[in-house]
Amino acid sequence: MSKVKAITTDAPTGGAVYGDFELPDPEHYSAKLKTIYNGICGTDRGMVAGALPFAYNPEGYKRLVLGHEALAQVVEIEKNEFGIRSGDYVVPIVRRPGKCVNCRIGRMDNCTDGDKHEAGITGMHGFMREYFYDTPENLVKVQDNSILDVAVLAEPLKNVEKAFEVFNKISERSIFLNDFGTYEDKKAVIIGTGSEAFLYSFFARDYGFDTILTNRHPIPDQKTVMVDKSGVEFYDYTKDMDKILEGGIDLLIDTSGHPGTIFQFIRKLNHNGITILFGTNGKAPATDVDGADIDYLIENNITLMGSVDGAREHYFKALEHLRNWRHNYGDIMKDLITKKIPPSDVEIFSNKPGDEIKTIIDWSKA
Ligand code: DN4
Ligand code: BGC
Ligand code: ZN
Ligand code: ZN
Repeated sequence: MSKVKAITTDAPTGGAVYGDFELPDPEHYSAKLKTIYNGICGTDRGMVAGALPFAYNPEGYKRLVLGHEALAQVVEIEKNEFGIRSGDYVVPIVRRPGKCVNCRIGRMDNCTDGDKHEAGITGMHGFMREYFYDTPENLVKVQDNSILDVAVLAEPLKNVEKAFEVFNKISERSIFLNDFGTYEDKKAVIIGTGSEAFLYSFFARDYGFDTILTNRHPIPDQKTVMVDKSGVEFYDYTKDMDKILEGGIDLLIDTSGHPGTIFQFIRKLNHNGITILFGTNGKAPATDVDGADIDYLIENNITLMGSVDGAREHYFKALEHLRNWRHNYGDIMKDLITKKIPPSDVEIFSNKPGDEIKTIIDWSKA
């Protein structure tokens, strides 16, 4: 057994503790990795708050090492077909396969029976620890070291890559484009202003959508600057709902997990509109849905799609997007990372900074 500095929780009850955690030494390992950064996301906070009932500790453990968003450096690695060598920087994959057909083809994101595991979430220790062991097929190499400062965003972005892939398939059922075959004048509304919401907004804007971010309160100056520089708009829906709903909505993306809010917008989707449900909040209150709402969904061919996780190919696409955005938008990419903290700062899980887009744990500060 070895003691490793780690941030742990008791899933699904919650809490977060930083300190020495005992883990068995592997008899054999193919890669040893040093953690550089971990991202903190809504899922981590939901777990620490005890609001995600699907989270659970690894078998035989009373606690779970948190962390599914990471950038790590390879300390040692055996020869492998992925061209990963010692010294390389990698992003580890969150989901690990069960035995179902989708897991067997590397699409654990579409696991058929729920028997997969997720690092730092469901039954597998995560990456919020000073070092960890893994296998090369679960590591995605960062090919361009000029994006190392933002590469930790590849994990949250891979979810967006997958969600848009599903959107592409669904939108093919009718002509979703305008008369000129583009997305211009089509409207995408994104509920929430956290890191996933910003990544969705970059994506929707790249498609050509008129892209609006919205929340139930104003956003701090730092986020306003980000919104302005990236060519999207923000409205507080408690004050400016009319502006958001003008002309209806073609693509609605929710990152809040708040049914009462989501349904206020769903009722304004245009014909053939699509909603991507992405935010999870097991503690959000119920909302009324009546027969007229169901009629509205049916008569307008509205799709409600849930989307979770992403596959290895989406990590690659995410790293490529980060590279392109860095090229196109320069430093605003870096501004998505609003704070770097030492791993001992575990209050961050329960006290989200008001101006946070993405907070990063920096292991060099341990
Ligand atoms: P986050 O930063 O907590 O984002 C949630 C956003 O929703 C925040 O900006 C909240 O605002 C906002 N929000 C909460 N309630 C409302 C409401 N009633 N109306 C409008 N906005 C509201 O988390 P994240 O960006 O890291 O992740 C977003 C969500 O996606 C989380 O629920 C994650 O669990 C989930 N997630 C799913 C997947 C997947 O399906 C992957 C990653 C994350 P405020 O906090 O500023 O007030 O694969
Ligand atoms: C992760 C996904 C994971 C999901 C579980 C997200 O934060 O990015 O990989 O499957 O949480 O809800
Ligand atoms: Zn996450
Ligand atoms: Zn499976």
